[in-house]
Amino acid sequence: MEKFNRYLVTAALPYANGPVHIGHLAGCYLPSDIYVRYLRARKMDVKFVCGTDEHGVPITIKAMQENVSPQDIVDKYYAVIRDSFAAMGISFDIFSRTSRQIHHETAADFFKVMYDKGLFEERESEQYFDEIKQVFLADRYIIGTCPKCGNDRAYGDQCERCGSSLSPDELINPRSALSDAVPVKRKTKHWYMPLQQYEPWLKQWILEEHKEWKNNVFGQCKSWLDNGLQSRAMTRDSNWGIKVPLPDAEGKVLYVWFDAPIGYISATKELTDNWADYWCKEDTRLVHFIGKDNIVFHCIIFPAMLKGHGNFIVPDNVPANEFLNIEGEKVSTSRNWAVWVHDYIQDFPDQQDVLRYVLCSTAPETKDNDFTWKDFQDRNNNELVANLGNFVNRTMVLMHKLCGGKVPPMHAAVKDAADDAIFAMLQDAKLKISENLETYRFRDALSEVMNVAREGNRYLQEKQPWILAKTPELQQQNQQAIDNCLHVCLQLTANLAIFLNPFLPFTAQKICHMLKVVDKMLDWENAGSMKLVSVGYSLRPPELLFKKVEDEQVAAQVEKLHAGLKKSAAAAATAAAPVPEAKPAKAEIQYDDFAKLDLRAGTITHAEKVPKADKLLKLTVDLGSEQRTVVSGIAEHFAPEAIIGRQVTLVANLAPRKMRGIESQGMILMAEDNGKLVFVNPDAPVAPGSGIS
Ligand code: B3M
Ligand code: ZN
Repeated sequence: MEKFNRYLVTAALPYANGPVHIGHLAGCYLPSDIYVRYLRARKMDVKFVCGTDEHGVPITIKAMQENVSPQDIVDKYYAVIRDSFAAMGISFDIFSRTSRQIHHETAADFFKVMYDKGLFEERESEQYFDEIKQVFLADRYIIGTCPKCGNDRAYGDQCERCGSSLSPDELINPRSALSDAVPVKRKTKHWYMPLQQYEPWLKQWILEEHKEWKNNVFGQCKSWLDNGLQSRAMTRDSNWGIKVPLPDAEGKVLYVWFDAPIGYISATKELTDNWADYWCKEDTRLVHFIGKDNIVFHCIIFPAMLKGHGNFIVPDNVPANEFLNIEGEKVSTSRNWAVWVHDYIQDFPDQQDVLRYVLCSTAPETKDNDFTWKDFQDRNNNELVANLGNFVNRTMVLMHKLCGGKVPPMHAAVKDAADDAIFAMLQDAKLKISENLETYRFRDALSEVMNVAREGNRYLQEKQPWILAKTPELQQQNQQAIDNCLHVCLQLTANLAIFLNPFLPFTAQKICHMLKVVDKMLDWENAGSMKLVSVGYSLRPPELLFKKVEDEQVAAQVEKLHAGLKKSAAAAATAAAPVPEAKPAKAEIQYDDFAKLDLRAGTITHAEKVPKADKLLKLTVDLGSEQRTVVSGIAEHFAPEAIIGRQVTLVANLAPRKMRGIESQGMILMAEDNGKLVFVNPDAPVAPGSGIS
């Protein structure tokens, strides 16, 4: 850590187009929070910044889906996301928004500086344009038939049914999602960053100087660099975003991936007047925590921007996680296959640390990983309850029972090798946990912490103070040994609080409360000490740190996941239900043509199936003055007995026609709705034979 005097830690800015799910937490918010909490415990100068990403197509698409303005969307989800993180103990120093004035200014200035340095190429290209709405269409706004699977609602960038990534040119029958118009190509001008010019520097910086980056990150960077970089447009045609700060740029905004990472800078500015220390001084360690789909933007494009602009440091590391699947399936927000953080908080109040524990111990650090509710239960019950919680609880209960509720002294005379071994174990654990945390191996770090609890249980089991105190006489004889055992266990518990603090901060606080120690005890420098709780000090009664997760809770959560999936499938089916095709218009007729029809109201008095004709019913229709026999092709839609008494409209002057040997003397009118037939009849009962015109 020597090279660096301060830290700036960022976590990817989530799009404000929906709530956050546990995959987000596992991907970058939890690891970054653990890292930062550790740095704070080490008394490092650290700032932890985040906020919502409020521009770009993801926002405008969501607004279109919900039929509200983009502003409504970002206002709504900013609050939801901020509250979810806060409830989970993600301890940002600031959680800002890219819609704030300070960000608009910072991002526009950043662009302007690069522009004035001549770092952009101006280029014309052809883009799809919607002539009805008079706007250029982002790929997502073009809908058509997928050439791979035939899905007729595939997007211009991707088919969500078969997962193929597409370009708008590949779609069959492309249409605008805004107006249904057939999009046309139009010329438009944009500003491009010639990324190839940064290639030599990027190769040196990443491939030579940062071989320590995680394999998944390093590997992706290498493959991008090996394949060669190209110019990329840094502006878009849109009216939602940060206006391009140039005179001839009407209708142009900064590309969301240009503006969003600058959000880290704006948030730091908003947080502190010393922001430049964190962004411009070489002795600052800048670390970006992200998910794997953001690697190229954080390792290639943003660093190139920083380098091009000048006066900024570049990240020292970009620890990106892979993805977390749920119950064996990829998370899909559109299919609602996700465990939402706000739901979890509601269903498991005060159990934030259980989720933090499970997500950290199964974090997708090197490969995609799976979250299952069964595993959640097992880890809670077998590890948190049975190991960690059990050790702390036994220590507290025994201390109250055998040592009068006070921290017992350590008697040198009966101190033994097992006591010393605990001390040595703590020193060792401290080193290992630090080392793992400093190299972004959070799973390994947490498993070292759990080993400390396991060692505690083993020690207690070996000493068996409850046996030493089986009878009052025995207890009196053994009090010194009992004191030593519980003294060691209490110091160990205090150490556990320090080790746990970055991972399970709520639990660390509970332990501090029971031990009646102040927060300062949690400073990392105190770890390994056997003098954390003072002899003779009386402590609070024990409270359980964790409770069992029951089978019913697991079943309810699994059920909830599936119900969510079904609900969203039903919603999608309604949304995708084909709009009835307008029947081709028939040729125009004159009033006289219409007047030729003799339409009359009639009542069905009899109905029966026509033998050997699946579709036909033979009906008797009462027209008041006469009864008509009508053969109608409605047998597949109505049971004969169900339509007796129904009023219908009859074309009474249609020339008679024989069907299956029966003369049909008219035709009844039906409306067809997507294959379903309904009778056309007067809105209120009328006398049979009444004329209709
Ligand atoms: N909003 C993408 C995402 O949420 C994007 C990250 C921006 S980080 C500067 O996956
Ligand atoms: Zn497809």
